[in-house]
Amino acid sequence: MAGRYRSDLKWSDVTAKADYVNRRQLMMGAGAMAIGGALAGRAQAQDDLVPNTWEEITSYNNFYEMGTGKDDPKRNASLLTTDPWSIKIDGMVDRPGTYDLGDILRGKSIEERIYRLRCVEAWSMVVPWNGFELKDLLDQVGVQPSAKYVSFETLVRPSELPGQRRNTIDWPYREGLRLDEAMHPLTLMATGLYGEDMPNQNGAPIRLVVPWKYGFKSIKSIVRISLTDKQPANSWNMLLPNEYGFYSNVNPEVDHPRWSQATERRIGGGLFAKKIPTLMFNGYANEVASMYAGMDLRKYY
Ligand SMILES: Nc1nc2c(c(=O)[nH]1)N[C@H]1C(S)=C(S)[C@@H](COP(=O)(O)O)O[C@H]1N2
Ligand SMILES: [Mo]
Repeated sequence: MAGRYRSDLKWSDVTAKADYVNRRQLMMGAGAMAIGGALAGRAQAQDDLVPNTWEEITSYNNFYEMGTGKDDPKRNASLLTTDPWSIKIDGMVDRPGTYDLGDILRGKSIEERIYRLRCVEAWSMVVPWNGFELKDLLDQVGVQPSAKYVSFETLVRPSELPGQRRNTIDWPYREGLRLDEAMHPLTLMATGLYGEDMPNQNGAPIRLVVPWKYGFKSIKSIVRISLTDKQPANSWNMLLPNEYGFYSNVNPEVDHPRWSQATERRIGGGLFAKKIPTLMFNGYANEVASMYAGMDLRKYY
């Protein structure tokens, strides 16, 4: 099953690391021919899943703990220490505890997943993440039959996170998933991108990636995971409940109260790039739509 989502060809196999910065230009421009017809054809067949550059992915971020501007996270990234790191896993699990990052990574196969990332603000990127399926971690700790949801929290450390010295959000940043969403093979615990350790501004050392949901569900720098039988609170819903829901599935047919969600701006497309259509479930409908069968997606936004 997982193989369906696995990339058959890694970017690191075909391009030297020094070229990451220019990769998008290579793929988009005449240089694509030089890489070889097979790879160029693959990119097209996958609906233009051309990764954004390292520079784009690491310098245009949302990470309110590091500030609310798009360039604040990169500027403040080095203030955060991510070693040692542990995650407290509690609630309805057989083996609760505080797990060191090393204990979490041991025995996990880290794979590359090239996913679209669609922010609720109507911009998007394509990111080559490295990570393992959240399911593998949940299986490790043993989910009890009573559990129906998973909640996540980011660290609180205002001494290293200047954004946390203001009450923009009721810290910690919180997110949650239904258990079937958490167990879905697309749901990733990401530890890096482009084969490198996760940059701090992207949520080091470990973050969630749920590619069919708006980006705010993909919570960064996780220090706590709890299994519960009640729908957990999530930060943007707590802040503006009429604008941001719990499900937050990417849906071009359900507009945000203040803007359309029908199209998006792909970062790196240049000043005059046309907006591109937003895809139902961000292009992952075949894989995930059945989880929402019979649900009113306007009500459960
Ligand atoms: N802890 C935390 N996680 C977070 C956020 C945040 O502010 N704090 N922002 C979210 C939003 S709105 C988006 S779009 C993505 C952006 O991820 P990226 O910066 O790696 O592209 O992270 C999400 N995870
Ligand atoms: Mo976002």
